[in-house]
Amino acid sequence: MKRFLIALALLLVPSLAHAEDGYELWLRYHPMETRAAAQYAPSATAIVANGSSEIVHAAADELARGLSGLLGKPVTDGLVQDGAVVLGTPATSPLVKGLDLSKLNDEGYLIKTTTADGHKVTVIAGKTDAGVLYGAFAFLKLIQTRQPIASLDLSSSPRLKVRIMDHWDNLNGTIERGYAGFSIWDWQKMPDWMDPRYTDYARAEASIGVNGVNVNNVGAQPEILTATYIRRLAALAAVFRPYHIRVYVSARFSAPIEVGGLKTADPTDPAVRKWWKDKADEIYAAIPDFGGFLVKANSEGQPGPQDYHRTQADGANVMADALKPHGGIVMWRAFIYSAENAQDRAMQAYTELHPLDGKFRDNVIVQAKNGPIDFQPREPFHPLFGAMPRTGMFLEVQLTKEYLGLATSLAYLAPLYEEVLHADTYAKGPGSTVERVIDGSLFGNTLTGMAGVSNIGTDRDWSGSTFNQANWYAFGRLAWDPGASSRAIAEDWMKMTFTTDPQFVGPVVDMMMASREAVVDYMTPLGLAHLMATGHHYGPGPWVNDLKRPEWNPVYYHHADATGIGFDRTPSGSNATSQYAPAAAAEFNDLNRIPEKFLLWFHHVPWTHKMKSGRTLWDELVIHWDDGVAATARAEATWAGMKPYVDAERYAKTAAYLKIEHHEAQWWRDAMVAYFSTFSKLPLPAGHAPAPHDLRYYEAIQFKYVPGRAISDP
Ligand code: BDP
Repeated sequence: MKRFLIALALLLVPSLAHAEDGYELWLRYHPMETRAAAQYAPSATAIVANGSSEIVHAAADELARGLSGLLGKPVTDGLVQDGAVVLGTPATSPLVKGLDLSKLNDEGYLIKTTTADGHKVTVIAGKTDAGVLYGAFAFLKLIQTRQPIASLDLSSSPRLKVRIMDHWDNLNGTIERGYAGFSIWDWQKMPDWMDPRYTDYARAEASIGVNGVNVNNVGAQPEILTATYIRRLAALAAVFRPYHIRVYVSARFSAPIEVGGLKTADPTDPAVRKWWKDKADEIYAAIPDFGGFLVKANSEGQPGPQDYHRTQADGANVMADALKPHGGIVMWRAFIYSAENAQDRAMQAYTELHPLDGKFRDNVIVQAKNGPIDFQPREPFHPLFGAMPRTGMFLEVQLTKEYLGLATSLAYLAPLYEEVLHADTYAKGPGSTVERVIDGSLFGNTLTGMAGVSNIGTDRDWSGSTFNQANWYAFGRLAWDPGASSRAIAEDWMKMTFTTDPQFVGPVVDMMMASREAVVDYMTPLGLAHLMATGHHYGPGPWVNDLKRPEWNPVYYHHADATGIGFDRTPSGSNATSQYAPAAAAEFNDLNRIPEKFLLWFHHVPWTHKMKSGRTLWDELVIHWDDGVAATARAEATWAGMKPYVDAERYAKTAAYLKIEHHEAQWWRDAMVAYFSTFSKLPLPAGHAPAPHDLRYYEAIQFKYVPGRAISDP
């Protein structure tokens, strides 16, 4: 009955059609063209759901919603008949029991055309209900992307165990580095009012295979661990459970003091150990499938084991021991650096954690960002990948664009994620990619995963723009299959989100694929990094040199002077390259072999350094800055040609955002040219205009109020 009502409601919806505000994300089940619908309809006549679990119900509801919407006629529960879609596991369906599921892992699915009682049916099968749920979304995706479904035999299993969305949401509703409104968690009204949006959120996460949600900021407020919030977390967990999603929280290391009333948070103190154990017991009594803790320790003002002269492993293990009996895990962040440490910031996490390999409990993983500094438009891979063979490691990527233009730039980030996943650590010889570190195949780790720092907020379109949704989508797909291609993912997303028309998909996917490189070009080409304005990181600030600690200043990162530019991280400089495997280090150290995209990350070179193109470094820099601007202009032009294929709302918003990005790219380029010219003292290459204003003009552009303030901001 419920399914029938969903289907009916869906069919009535188009008549009430509201503006395309992006709320539906890629789960946009609008009626397809009549001819296509006629082709698909015979293979989707009814839903036969075996099993009574809430996960199977969620899967069947989604199919009813999706198929009814796409086909433009109610598709609801029915008996086995021609064209039925049968859901089940070996335990719930004799039909599934007869299938070969040996290739699947526990969350994988098989979608197969077969016969049942003489009828041609499609079976969506999993070893567990979770597989069935993922299979249901995969089946809908086939139709949304207009793949044939009449004769199917396909299977897929996630390669990583924990695929988790990390929200940097504060308990007061603000979001650190959030550019899409406020937190969607309305703690104040929970648990009595559970916003239906939580369910839509869970549907979206499940559709891309995300199976964990860490609800609060890594700069954690300790109150999340109090009974008041545990009650609310339990209610949220109940909404997520039918979607096979576990709840996790960021735990503040000093919580035993702040909310526990203890005098210390020293991990070796028996009272502290007991406190964490009791806390874990309390949480699991309310949330039996609670996932575990994410911890940011000894970084940017956060407390941690160093405060008690203990190691990061001592700190992680006390929490791990508390969670272990319940099956929970600790995700210990590698983002550790200190304002008091004079070592190259890019080296500090490795220095701190590498000696601890093998000292962490087996339910602890170390979670490292893609690069050693901080979510820059481009960084080389983090040296800890490949260097911790006896420790499980998660890769953390940022979906929200803190350093890449906040909400408005188009930057499609999957190529960035793909670049790091495919980077070769050489830890066990060639082919030791980051992908193989995190999927466990390189060192045999079994606790595998990937985390994405959310770009989700209360904006109607969830992520601040339609194209930002693609970063959310791509994260899930890459966490499921870290070997997936960013272009193929963009194509799927595009077809589900906009239209399958090749006249649209072709040019717009090309535009997406070029968009992150455009940001690299107009902001920080050739290995430059961290030249953004202070605190909020919005706009250029390469000149900033007056902040208290050296590594807070962009000048620390570019080292420009009369002789040249770049951070010498070779043995003649900070020797950060020594933290990489010898083969990788040799490549980075060698001016002739280093990929130019990383040149200034590792080397300080003269302005006249000869590049592969034959040009000087200075000319090459200017050309990159201008190329970046040109790419944003091209994107604007591409989009202008797409008007016939897009609804007016999403067309207009995207067009406006592209214009903003073009403008900001020009601002970046001009500011960089104006500033770095003062060191290079070289003319611009022919055909490249000087900055229209002098340096003081750009330095004077100051934004005091930018969304997404960090709790550690001054
Ligand atoms: C930096 C952000 C800061 C975060 C920090 C982190 O600027 O807001 O708290 O990363 O990852 O990128 O902990």
